[in-house]
Amino acid sequence: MSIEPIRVEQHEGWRKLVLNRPEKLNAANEAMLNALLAALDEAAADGGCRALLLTGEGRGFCAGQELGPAVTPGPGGPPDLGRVAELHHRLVRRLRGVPLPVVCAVNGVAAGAGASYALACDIVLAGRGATFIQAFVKIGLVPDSGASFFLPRLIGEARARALAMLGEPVDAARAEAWGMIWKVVDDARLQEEAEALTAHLARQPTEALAMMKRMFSASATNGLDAQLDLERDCQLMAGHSADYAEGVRAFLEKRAPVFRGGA
Ligand code: T3D
Repeated sequence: MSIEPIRVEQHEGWRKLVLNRPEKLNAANEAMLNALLAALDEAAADGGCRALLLTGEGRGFCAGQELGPAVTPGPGGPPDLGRVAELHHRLVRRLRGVPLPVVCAVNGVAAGAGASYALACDIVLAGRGATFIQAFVKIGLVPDSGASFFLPRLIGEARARALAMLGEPVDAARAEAWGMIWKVVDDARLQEEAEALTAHLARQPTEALAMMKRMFSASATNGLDAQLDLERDCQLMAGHSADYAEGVRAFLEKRAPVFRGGA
């Protein structure tokens, strides 16, 4: 009997995607990556799904690329790592591009590409026992899946370079102190807190959150003028949304807004 490489849990307004290869600390192979990509597409196509939570089964979050036949040099020469990297990169692009907020609950070690998946999400919680490892150097590879993009922007270049070159683990408390993640949470409460946060996001103005994702991605390369133009354009669109009308109405009526997320 084969076990699905990911598990999708359906909740009211949101979905939980669980990496499900615990015996290998959820190391990613082609089947897992394709399943995740499909799950993200399905969530994006479902107007009733307004937020996502990504986490791992067992004691690890994700140990990066599965070190197995697909990436092992053989007598015929080196494997095509460019092709392997492209698949990881499709996932990173999709996590960034999916028009829904993505919470990540890092429930244990996040190594190599696994750390990058977490950093590609919008809000990252980590259990106190979780660690982030730029494991690439330990096997003679370079950071990929966005690690060399996310890390210097989140924690500064000095720390990013040292982590990449040394491969030293960063525990969750330090990751929070450095601004690599949003928050460290007690391990026993991680899933509960992450689920509550995701459910909260699922009740927010979904179209505005999707535009925020676009804006923050664009800010990595935009100058101030271009970013101000983008903010204006997005504000114009947000201003036409039913959620904006509801937000202002609720304020004036002194009650909590009920956002419907354009559904
Ligand atoms: O082209 C490309 O883009 C190439 C891809 C690059 C992206 C990458 O992610 S490169 C980095 C790949 N990942 C690694 O190098 C990490 C390898 N794993 C480790 O260093 C350690 O497992 C950890 C530090 C993550 C955790 O250590 P520990 O002591 O807590 O656990 P463990 O005993 O090492 O692992 C538990 C099991 O998971 C073990 O299996 P076993 O012996 O019980 O049957 C181990 O072999 C397996 N496992 C862990 N990581 C991987 C893995 N199996 C396959 N691939 C893995 N990446």
